[in-house]
Amino acid sequence: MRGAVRNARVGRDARVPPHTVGVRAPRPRGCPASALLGYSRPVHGRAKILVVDDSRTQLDWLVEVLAREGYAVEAAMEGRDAIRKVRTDPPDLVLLDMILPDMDGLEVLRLVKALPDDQFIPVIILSAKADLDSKVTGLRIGADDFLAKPFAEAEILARCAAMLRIKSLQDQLRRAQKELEERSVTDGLTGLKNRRFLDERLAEEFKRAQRYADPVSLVMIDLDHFKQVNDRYGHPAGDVVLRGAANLIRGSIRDPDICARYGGEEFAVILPKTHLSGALVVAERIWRELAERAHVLEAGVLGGPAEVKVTASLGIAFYPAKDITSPELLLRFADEALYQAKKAGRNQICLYQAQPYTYDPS
Ligand code: GH3
Ligand code: MG
Ligand code: MG
Repeated sequence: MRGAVRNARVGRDARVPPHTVGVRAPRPRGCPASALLGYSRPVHGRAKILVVDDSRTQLDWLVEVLAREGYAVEAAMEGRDAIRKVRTDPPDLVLLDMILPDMDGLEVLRLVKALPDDQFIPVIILSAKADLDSKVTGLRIGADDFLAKPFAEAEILARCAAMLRIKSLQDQLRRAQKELEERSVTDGLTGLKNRRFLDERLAEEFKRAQRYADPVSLVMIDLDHFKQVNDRYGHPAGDVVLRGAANLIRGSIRDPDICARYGGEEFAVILPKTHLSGALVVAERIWRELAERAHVLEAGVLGGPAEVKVTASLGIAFYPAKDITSPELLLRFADEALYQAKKAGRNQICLYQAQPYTYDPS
């Protein structure tokens, strides 16, 4: 249960405010301070504030003021407890006293700000009015604001609201940035990763394989006579088939394997830590799935209703192998093997070797 105080180490005798989940105590003077300040709370529920203070009286008072305002409040009286709480369930804001029994407040601040997670957790330091040093140092090492004792309720609420507003904007920005990053490496039609992502991962996997003397294999897949599908059923139907083929390929590989749409009707699969024998198994599974499964064109789709089958030609190259000394060469030789498979009549798997040979799994 998330009460006004959760896991608070304020002692059994502490006077915990009676405000509970989702219940907002009415403000005696009408509307809440947040409304006056124009602060809107995160849509995903109440903002959570962690208050860290070793003075029980002060802690209780802060918790009560914030809980009454409608925040979900957590409390800690020690630095270690605060760090643990920030790590396990990050709050939206931390109010941090500089003087704690077990650790220096600045050290706690440093640790909170150094958390590897990329989320922004604002920290307001609580300091005595005269303690200029810790205020300045705190701000220098990453505190976002400070509050000087003695506190005025209205000021605390105003500063918290302002900080949460910044946090909310920052979170929105980070989400948008993540989404953009994800979009830049995703193929819009099939939802697979795109060529850019594949090139980057291939470089990484190749480097790893070289460093740890691990194998890595690459399978290139090109749908056979795909132009005819477009010509016969229309481009939208071709898109349906491409999506279907992508799903079949995705469903034929394991989690550590990486598949991408390399271009038009061409796909690639990186198989980390996989020898030739393993690569052949995967390639054969993909080849079989593609050859056997029909793609259904619904009646509404141009060219439908119909069931379309497409076969594929596959090329495999693997590392370590003679002549393959870079990810570019691994790609080039897998492509060359694919070309051989096409040349030999399509619907087959070709394996790169210094002397290519054709593997017929049928
Ligand atoms: P091959 O067996 O030699 O590979 O023959 P192919 O017809 O598959 O190869 P070709 O390179 O001649 O044609 C590829 C076709 O793939 C032509 C192009 O219109 C189609 N294509 C590429 N991208 C898309 C796409 O996003 N959607 C659709 N519907 N078709 C696409
Ligand atoms: Mg093709
Ligand atoms: Mg092609």
